[in-house]
Amino acid sequence: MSLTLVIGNKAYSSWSMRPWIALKEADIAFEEIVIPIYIEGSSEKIFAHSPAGKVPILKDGDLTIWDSLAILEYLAETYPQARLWPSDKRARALARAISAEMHSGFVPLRKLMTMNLRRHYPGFEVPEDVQANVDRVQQIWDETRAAHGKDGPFLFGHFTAADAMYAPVVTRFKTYDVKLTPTSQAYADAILALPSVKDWYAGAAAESWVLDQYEY
Ligand SMILES: N[C@@H](CCC(=O)N[C@@H](CS)C(=O)NCC(=O)O)C(=O)O
Repeated sequence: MSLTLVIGNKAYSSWSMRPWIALKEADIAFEEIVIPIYIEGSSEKIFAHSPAGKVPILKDGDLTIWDSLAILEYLAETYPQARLWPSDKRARALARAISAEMHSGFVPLRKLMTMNLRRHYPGFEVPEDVQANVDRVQQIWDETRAAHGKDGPFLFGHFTAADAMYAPVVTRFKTYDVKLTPTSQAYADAILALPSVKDWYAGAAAESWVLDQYEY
């Protein structure tokens, strides 16, 4: 089986980060193709890989899978030993619910606190609607850690797809200097200490593309 993951800029592409770190944490070999997004010609390059025209895209031989959550599901099914979902049915249902909530929600947070791994904005003023998103994320982290996180530092103890879904949010909270509860901060620190996350940051630092719309 030969896997290729097509991703956007590591500095900015939060959706791309999710399957990339999941593949790395699960120790699954893959080739990577980086397409710098939102510059001339990038859309055509993405469409050459997927009719949906968005990254990330996973290619497994002649199979193409787009959308970060669909890719994580495919990886979880194809590599059960990676334990990308919790083994307990009820925990797995919760992991899927919070992953889906991330995937389809938190619009104010995603719009205002765009991912930018190369920047830090101390004292960033968080508007009310974004703060409501921040509070909900922390509620998810704190409650999930308390109920399911006994066996390790992640939401369900060991690393799962739910952690992959929330990792870009961790980077946003770091970039925008968001104050967290002790439990949420400890969880954020565990995500930032992951080798895959460190590698992704290093990749972002090495990129030269700058997108003005993602810079304050
Ligand atoms: N819901 C999709 C979102 C994918 C998405 O919006 N990707 C953005 C980059 S983070 C993209 O491809 N933008 C480039 C473009 O629209 O040309 C997923 O989970 O994969």
